[in-house]
Amino acid sequence: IRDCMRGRIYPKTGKVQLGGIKEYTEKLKNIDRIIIVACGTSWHAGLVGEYLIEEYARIPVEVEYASEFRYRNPIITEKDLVIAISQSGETADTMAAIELAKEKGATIFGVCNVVGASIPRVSHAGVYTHAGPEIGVASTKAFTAQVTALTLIAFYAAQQRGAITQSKLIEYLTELNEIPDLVERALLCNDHVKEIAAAIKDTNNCLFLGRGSSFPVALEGALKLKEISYIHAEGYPAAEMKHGPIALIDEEMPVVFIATKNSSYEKVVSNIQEVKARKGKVIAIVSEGDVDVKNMADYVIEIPQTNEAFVPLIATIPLQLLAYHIAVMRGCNVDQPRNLAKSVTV
Ligand code: F1P
Repeated sequence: IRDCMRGRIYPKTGKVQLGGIKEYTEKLKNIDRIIIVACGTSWHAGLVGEYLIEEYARIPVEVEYASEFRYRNPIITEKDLVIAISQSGETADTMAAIELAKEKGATIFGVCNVVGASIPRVSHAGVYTHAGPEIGVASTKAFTAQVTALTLIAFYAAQQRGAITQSKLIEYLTELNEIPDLVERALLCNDHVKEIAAAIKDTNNCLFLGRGSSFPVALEGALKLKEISYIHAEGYPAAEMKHGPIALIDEEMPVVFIATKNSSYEKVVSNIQEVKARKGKVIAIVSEGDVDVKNMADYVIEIPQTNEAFVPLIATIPLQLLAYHIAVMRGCNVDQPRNLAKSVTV
């Protein structure tokens, strides 16, 4: 996160500098819509991007699986900006989605980790995430770096389009600047997460629920568990639970909630009560010092409190650790999960 932000945000003056997209500032000011295309974890980062860009820059955003988008006949115009997100920069579906959008006249920004990879080469402009090489197949630090890059794009667009006041921007950038320290504090939950992992490692299923900016975090928590522990896991918006997944809940079902003290806290608390009433096992990611959820949940993991927009950067960490410890306890190879490739180039 520090490397992604370095030299790009100036909290004291309220300035966001994104050299990679500077030449397209006029374009950014005039676009009608942003379409984000990506696959896997990068798609989840895209969903956080949607939340951030709509919230701060007030530009309508659509988030598309590149693997679907490329085979549709989507409506794209020169007034669209396509943001393609990819850790490797080589994902074939994302490349194909870019080619399609380019043919229709859209401007392409790449958000990529690998300098000089194919996706940055075919993009008009972009932001490198500088997360360093991902050692394992499953994306982890790339996710946090992608979300950071999208946060910077959201604030840059907001500033350029006059959608945010300078004092608000200074406030947000000051908070964003503190995120690397909060992430370090969040990592201290490791031993506690390991104990929780030991308690639930034999489950066959797991549900992850969150609202607002934490909904993509729920999806990402579920994907990490699937990818490296081979446990069937589903992520849902917590409000969707009553429309189906609630039927799955019994004493065998661990349900992981992202229940930090943000705008949807009260609603998430009532979702936790619904799960407890059906004897589900609740694991809740909460803000430090929360007592209400602590009294309800079977396990809580405390993380530092932050602005709702930045929660994904912190709340994802215990979920990555949970998937990691469960995978190790089940004897899985966390770096080389079966059937998965680092970059899917076909
Ligand atoms: C997309 C992705 C990763 C996943 C795995 C397969 O890659 O789905 O999110 O962890 O490595 O590919 P990328 O386009 O972000 O490189």
